[in-house]
Amino acid sequence: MLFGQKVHPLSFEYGARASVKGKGIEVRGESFKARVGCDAITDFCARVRIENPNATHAGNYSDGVVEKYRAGRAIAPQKRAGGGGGRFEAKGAIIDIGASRMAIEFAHGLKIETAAEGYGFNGAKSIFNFDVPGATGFYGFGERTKRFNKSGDSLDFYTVDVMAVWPQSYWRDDYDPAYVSIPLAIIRVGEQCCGLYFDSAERLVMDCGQIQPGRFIVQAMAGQTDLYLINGPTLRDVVRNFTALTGRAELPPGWALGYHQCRWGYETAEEFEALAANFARRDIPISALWYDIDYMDGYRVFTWDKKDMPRPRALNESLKKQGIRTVAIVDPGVKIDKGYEVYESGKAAGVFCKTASGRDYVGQVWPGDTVFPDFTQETGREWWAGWLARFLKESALDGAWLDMNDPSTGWCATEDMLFGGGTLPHARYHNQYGHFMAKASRRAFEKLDPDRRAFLLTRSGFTGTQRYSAIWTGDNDSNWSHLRMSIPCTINLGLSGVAFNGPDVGGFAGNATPELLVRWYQAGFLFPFFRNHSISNSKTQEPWQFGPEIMDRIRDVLRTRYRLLPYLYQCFFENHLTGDPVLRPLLYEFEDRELENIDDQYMVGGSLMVAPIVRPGEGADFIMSGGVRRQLRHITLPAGWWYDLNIGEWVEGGRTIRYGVAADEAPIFAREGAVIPWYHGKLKNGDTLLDDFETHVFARDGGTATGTFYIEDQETRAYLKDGFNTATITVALSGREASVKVRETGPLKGGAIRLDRIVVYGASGLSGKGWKPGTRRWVARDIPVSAPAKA
Ligand code: MIG
Repeated sequence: MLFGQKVHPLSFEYGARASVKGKGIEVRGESFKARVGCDAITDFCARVRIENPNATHAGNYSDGVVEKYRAGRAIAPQKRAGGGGGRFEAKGAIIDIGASRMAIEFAHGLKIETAAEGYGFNGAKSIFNFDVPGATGFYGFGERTKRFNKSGDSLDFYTVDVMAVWPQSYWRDDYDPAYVSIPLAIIRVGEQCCGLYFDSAERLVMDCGQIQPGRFIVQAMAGQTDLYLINGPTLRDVVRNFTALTGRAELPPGWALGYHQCRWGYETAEEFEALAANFARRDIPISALWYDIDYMDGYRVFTWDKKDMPRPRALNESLKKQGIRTVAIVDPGVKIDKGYEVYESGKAAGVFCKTASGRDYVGQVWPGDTVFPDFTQETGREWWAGWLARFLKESALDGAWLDMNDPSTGWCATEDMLFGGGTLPHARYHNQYGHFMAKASRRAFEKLDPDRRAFLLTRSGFTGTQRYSAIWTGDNDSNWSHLRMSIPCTINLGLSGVAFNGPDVGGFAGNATPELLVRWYQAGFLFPFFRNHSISNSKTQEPWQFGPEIMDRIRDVLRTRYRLLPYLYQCFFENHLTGDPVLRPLLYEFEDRELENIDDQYMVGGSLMVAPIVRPGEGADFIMSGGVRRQLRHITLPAGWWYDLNIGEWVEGGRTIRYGVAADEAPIFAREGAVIPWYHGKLKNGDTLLDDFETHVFARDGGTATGTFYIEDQETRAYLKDGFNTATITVALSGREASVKVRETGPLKGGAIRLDRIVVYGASGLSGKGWKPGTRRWVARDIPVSAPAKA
């Protein structure tokens, strides 16, 4: 089957009779007898399983749902009054099952029904035909190209190495599938949302009205599909519930929130030293340098090329002294090489994937002929974790970068790779290969020091990968459509549970122009993961490569990111606690029909809105204002008031405005009522402390602002055990007075907020000093506005 192809719904057989039998419903078609069961999982989630009698296997091999929610409690169906079929009544939803039809009524009232031919089978394949004429929004689906709202679109769930699969067209913004597979559909009907999570690691396709408008069609190509019904009613509710089900990320180490510099082609220790010196000399903050494959000895995993990298440990330690952490790429492919310890020990332990012939599966990757650890097995994970732990420790590395785990096998058919010693078919774990590699790799960090926070970045992933790793969105291209699509891609991945993600800034393949590079930094400087990365032999794209003017613009936004690190950190904390993504669509904060498709603007947390330039200036409209040439774009301001941090004034929302953006500006707005921590001190790369901040308050005359701060050591995993404090700060403005209240609760001796550092924006008459009109730049060298309010 080619990507994008589906099986015609008329090719499936649908049931003719259904009757309650014990704890399930028996459904009969002409050629099949199937069983439908339902389990209560939580108050907000029920699970329906329609057992395909011809499925390739009975069990569910997905690692998507966290263990405690896998069992569930079987619900006995009630007979239907009208005869035939039955009803399952769970707390979250009532599910009515007929012979070929299914109707779901969520506790919050939203009804989702299938068509008359609603679920059925075609051999090992299963189909769900939902009839959703009122659906206007389709979101989630993991990592995706194109636009935010998938209404009218079709999606394939099969993890691939994009550049290898689409060498001629990866640079377009419409390839599908990508590297990650998360079969979650968030559907918005009227004013309500619900989530349908199809927990299957096998290949699936979802069609959101492309083959038939008003239909949402899901086809599972093999295996059993457990359908988890995730309650809304808001988008936020769905995401919180889905992440409760599939796990939320632990907090990353603070340095991982900083700026990362990478390039395929950095080769020698001298180059890395020079990079660090370049950042220092130019006063550009940087938290990590990355080692791509060139550091290895003949691309052998867990080795260093002793010629170019004679003393990796010393190098990494010296970089760390400058506040720069190091992350090294590790590929799953192990070189077949007699005498190479890693290979020999894996061979001896029998941890490599096999083929049907019983031999080790062999692929072609960077080192040539390679074998692949079976991460799906405990023995494989343990073996890998041991090697990775040793490598991280001996080399004094801070993080691991997991690549080529889609898995990418060169010219060798990936499907021949079997799991479980050759007993389990490829398809069962294909989509989870990267996920299990991440799981195994995370264990390496735990082995080293269970108290230390881990940093991992993976290319491929599956539902729940956020429990183990961050994700970058793979090999993009230095072009405008890839800059444009990076926003919806990061947003949908965030709605699917993986908040910590981002694209290669500046674009990986191809050559960035100075204009594209600057706009990419300005568009992405508050993305959760922020790394400049490029392919070997492309034009170099470090911040200084295009001269001082370009560098200044890049440095401005990078510094602003560091100023806002305490805010980003709070967003990560919220994500850890609730599942709320860091980067959010406007719809997440304002449930407004008008915002359903907006994806060239986004919220960072609940308080900041960014509306970047994502199109080239050439051919665009410009205006002159204040003697400056400004590129025009539309900005939609949701209801309420917004403080324009470039201009320094309040703008009323509930409308779309035309807005002029100078070459050195990144439009950013603070939401009325926001309280935003702003790092106050000297920037110290990855050692920048996150708790030394001013408290920036955005309230209007007579209004209030509230912010929440989570307080713990920001370094260890102690917060998981010993807890953390929560401080709420409330500022009320009235006339010339500001009253400030801080409430801190929790087990720790706290006190992170310093009341002498409260800065109030844009409240007229608060003080003669107030905000400085004409101070146009928050994204800037200067912190504008400083009127310490009377506490
Ligand atoms: O075949 O390690 O997506 O980030 O620079 C390419 C070299 C292998 C693919 C990754 C990219 C990385 C590159 N890798």
